[in-house]
Formats: sequence, structure tokens, C-alpha cells
Amino acid sequence: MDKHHISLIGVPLDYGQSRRGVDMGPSAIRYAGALKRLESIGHTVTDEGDIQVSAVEKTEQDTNLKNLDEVVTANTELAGKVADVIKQGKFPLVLGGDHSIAIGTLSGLSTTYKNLGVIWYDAHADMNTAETSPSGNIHGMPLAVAMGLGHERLVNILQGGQKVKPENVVIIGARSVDPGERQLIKEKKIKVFTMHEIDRDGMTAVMNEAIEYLRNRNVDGVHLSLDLDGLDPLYTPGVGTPVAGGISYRESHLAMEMLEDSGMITSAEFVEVNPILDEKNKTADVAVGLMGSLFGEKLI
Ligand code: 6HN
Ligand code: MN
Ligand code: MN
Ligand code: MN
Repeated sequence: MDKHHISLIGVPLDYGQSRRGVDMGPSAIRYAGALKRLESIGHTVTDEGDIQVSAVEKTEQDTNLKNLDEVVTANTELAGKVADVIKQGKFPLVLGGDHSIAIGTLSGLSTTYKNLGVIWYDAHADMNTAETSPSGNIHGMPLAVAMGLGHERLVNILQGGQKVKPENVVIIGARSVDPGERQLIKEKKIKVFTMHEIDRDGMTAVMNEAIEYLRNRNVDGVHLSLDLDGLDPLYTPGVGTPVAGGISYRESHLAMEMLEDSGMITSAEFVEVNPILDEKNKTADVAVGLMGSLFGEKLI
């Protein structure tokens, strides 16, 4: 995989949750200058355009999962696209869209990476299943789905079974975790750095430990799934499920810089940017800034 050749894939999907507007996330991130920013660092960037998302919502459903058909269709297409991009040796950089798109991204990655590491940078654990979800929103489920748990139509995208091993997952920034998720975290012994560890030990120690943990797992690639609500809403107000007391702007840049220095990141996605809820595209601007740090931008 060539980190210097990046493929941007937009996923204008908002069916994984209940607030409209996050489907405009890819446009907002492009408008904030993602392409130019990455090119200015010296990377070659191909914009693959957007994945098709159905504009018509089906009303009949036999499940409590909202818009399951639409989410399955878009994620199946995304998975195929991501698999293609890796086969061409390019770095997939996926722009959301709500976090349900991680289902497609991780399915696509699983065609190549058999021992993939995942860094889940998020206020939430996104480990609900149909049984534990308090909302029925699929964006609260993608990490469980990647581990093979959840609705079969989601788990079976591209191929069935577990795409990511629980012991290869690191969650960073968690501060809003539902009872069912907490139980699953314990049961699967997921490595979680909550805000408590970030406050107590500092971001440097947390990232060093996270990187070391994944190295010891002998992963063959590491995917960064960055939900902009991982940051404090002070910095990223344009998200659908903000939670106070989050990661700071500087801590987030440091985290991205340390990941760049580690040389271990092989794919990434930036999700949950909702321009309707944003203040002057602030959240998309932060997303692009973090991409800069993740891809090697230097201050001097
Ligand atoms: N996200 N845990 C809540 C739920 O509805 O399952 C919130 C999920 C938020 C998901 O921010 O990607
Ligand atoms: Mn979140
Ligand atoms: Mn999330
Ligand atoms: Mn650096």
C-alpha cells in the first residue's frame, strides 16, 4: 500500500441515524480543501467521487433497525470500492456520512487484511446490536458488526463472519457507552482508552500505549475510524450526537501526528460531519486539519 497515493471516497449516507444533513459531509470536507491539503504535503490524490445512496426511503421494515435496506445497499457498494482501491495499491480515505459507513469500509478492507488493527476515535463505542441498541440507529453498531455481531444482513456484506478481531481493536475517547456495549467490551476484552485515561495519563502516553498494543498484535494493517464527535463539541459542533467533555483540538492533532510517525496506518475514514448542525464549516475544517497531521504535514 502506497500512503502517497490516496483515493478519496465520499459516502453521502445519513440513513444510519435520525438527523438529516450528515449526507452533506463529503461535500463539506471537500469544500474545506481536503484534496489541496493532501496534495500540498506531496501526496497524489484521486477523488473517486461519491458512492450512490438511494434518495428514497423504504417505509416497510421487519426490524427495529432504521433504514436497513438503504444502509446495506450503500455499504455493499462502498465495500467493493474500498476493496478495489486497495488492490490498486492506493490508500483508501473514506469521507462520511454517518458512522454506519464503517461497516462497508471494514468489509472492503477485510478482503486484503486478515489481521487488521482498528483505532476507533469516538465519544461512543458503536458496539450496539439490534438487541442492545437504544435507538435503532445503525451508526451505533458498526464496530459490533465488524466483529461479526449484529443483524445478519449487515454482518454478511461482501462475506460473512468476523472481519475484525476484538483483540485488534482500540477505542479512544469513549465517554458515552450504553449498558449492552459495556457488557460486550468486558466480554470481548476490548482495549478502551476513555476520557479518564486521556485526562489522567495524557494523550502522549495513551497513543504510545495504543500503538504498542497493536504492534504486539502483529497486525497487517491499521484502519483509523475517526468520528468527529470524539473531539469536544467546542471544536466540532457539527455532529449529530455531541457529548461534552471530549478530546481537545491539540490532543487530536498530537494523536494524528503520532499515528503518522508510527507508520502503521493503512486506511482511514472521517465521519459524522454534519454541515447543517455546524458553525461555518468548522467541523469539516477540523477534519481536514487532522488529515493534514495524519498524512505528515509539518509545522516547520
Ligand atoms: N456515532 N450509542 C448511541 C446509539 O444510538 O447506539 C449513539 C451512537 C452514536 C454513533 O456517533 O457514530
Ligand atoms: Mn460518536
Ligand atoms: Mn461513531
Ligand atoms: Mn511527525
